[in-house]
Amino acid sequence: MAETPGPSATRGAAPGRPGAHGTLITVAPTGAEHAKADVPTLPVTLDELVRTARDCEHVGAAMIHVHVRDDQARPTLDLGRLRETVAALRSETNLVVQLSTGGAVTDPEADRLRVLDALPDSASCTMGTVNFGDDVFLNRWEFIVELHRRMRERGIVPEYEIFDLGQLAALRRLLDEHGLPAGGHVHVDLVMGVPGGMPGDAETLVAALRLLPEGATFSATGVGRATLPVLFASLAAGGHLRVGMEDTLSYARGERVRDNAQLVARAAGLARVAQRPPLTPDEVREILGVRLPAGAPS
Ligand code: KMH
Ligand code: ZN
Repeated sequence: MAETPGPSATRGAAPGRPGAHGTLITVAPTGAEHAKADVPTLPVTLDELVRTARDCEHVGAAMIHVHVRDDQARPTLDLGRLRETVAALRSETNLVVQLSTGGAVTDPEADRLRVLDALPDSASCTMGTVNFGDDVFLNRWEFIVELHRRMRERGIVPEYEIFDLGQLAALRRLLDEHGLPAGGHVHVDLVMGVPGGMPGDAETLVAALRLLPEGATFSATGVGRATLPVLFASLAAGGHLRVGMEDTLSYARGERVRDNAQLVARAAGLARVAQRPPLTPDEVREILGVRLPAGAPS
């Protein structure tokens, strides 16, 4: 009897598609939403962030999605701090360093664009406006185009953050009108389960896959209680994973996350069970087309 095609025949990990043999694990250790006072284990200082990054690399992370905090542990997009953070993560780890251009919901567009002047390997680029709990995460079309344009100019590889299905149509429009990103490869992160965005379940993840641009790879992130359903659905569909305390503070029912490495280690273990073990940072650079941006100190 002929075997039915397995996950490697789905979009996002079709046979021969880059990365299909392994799993990119991104850690998002901090975010902009949780207060240090409420979550004392949240990494907010540069030392805490570097230590977290090393621990997470050790257990299987290949990329880090970074939000930085100021001396009072409040979210900041201070350029000096961002540059210092990129330099420290480059010298202390081999991780692909991705800066958030999403920042906090209160951050102005000009500050979010300036993040790119820190010349990270990669940066997030959210593909549309979404209700974000009781707030609005604003991403106007012209702003998205400007982010995409500046990343192309600087050689920074975007990760397109998708909070709702219509944002995948916006991504197709962006690529049609403004060309492929730096690196020549399209990589998407489905951020699922944000109150106001798409739900974090297997049916929605499968619906998203039909809308992905041809040849694109995808990661998926389940926020809060969507963490595990999205993780399993993404692995089953041949996708990659983002985990971390930005997205969830609960490890299991009634059990708080100990630290980011605990979440990465669990994702890495499940990726091995799925026969798609964690990809190394260098494998991920190859897949996503990441090179050191022009002008970045090595
Ligand atoms: N903090 C959220 C408002 C990103 O990093 O690009 C946006 C966010 C997305 O976290
Ligand atoms: Zn983020």
